[in-house]
Amino acid sequence: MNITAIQADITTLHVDAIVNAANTSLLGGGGVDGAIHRAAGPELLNTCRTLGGCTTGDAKLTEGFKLPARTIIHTVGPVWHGGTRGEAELLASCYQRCLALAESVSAHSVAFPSISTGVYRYPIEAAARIAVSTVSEALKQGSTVETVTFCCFSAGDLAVYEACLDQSGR
Ligand code: AR6
Repeated sequence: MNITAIQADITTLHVDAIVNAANTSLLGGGGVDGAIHRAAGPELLNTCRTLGGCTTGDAKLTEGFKLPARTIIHTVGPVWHGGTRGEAELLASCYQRCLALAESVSAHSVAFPSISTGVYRYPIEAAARIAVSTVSEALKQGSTVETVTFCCFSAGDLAVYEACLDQSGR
């Protein structure tokens, strides 16, 4: 089991599956969602239209289209409302559901963006702790997924993830 953090544009990564931080419509948006739709090409939106949306905390699969990644796992993180509306459980559920779907297509390598910490305003330190602990626990149970990359967009986010990974004793 190999869990690391890097600073990169997730659309450039050569992994089996990348995760998209989408919204419940699955019909695109800004942030990482917009970047993934632009890089994957218009066929992605055509496919997403057939999926019937996705509830918060859940995830759905598509192929990667023009991306180097074979598969895209679209998940919907919680909007931050101060932490009293089940945000932590919903965010953990995103990571769990994404890893379960990655396993369902026998993915070995998965890259996650920092779900919910952009437009959805989830505080980065709390979100990174949940990301690292949930993924570590899931991989300990045994999975086809051997390599998880936390793909941070900024140097500041990368420093937060690095600190969480160090604390988790990777
Ligand atoms: N590669 C990696 N990370 C990225 C990239 C990229 N190319 N672009 C942005 N990020 P956000 P959310 C980072 O807002 O908070 C969309 O409109 C970004 O810096 O993309 O879950 C959806 O349609 C931040 O650290 O997702 C939803 O409506 C992280 O990705 C809503 O935003 C997540 O920020 C979802 O909000």
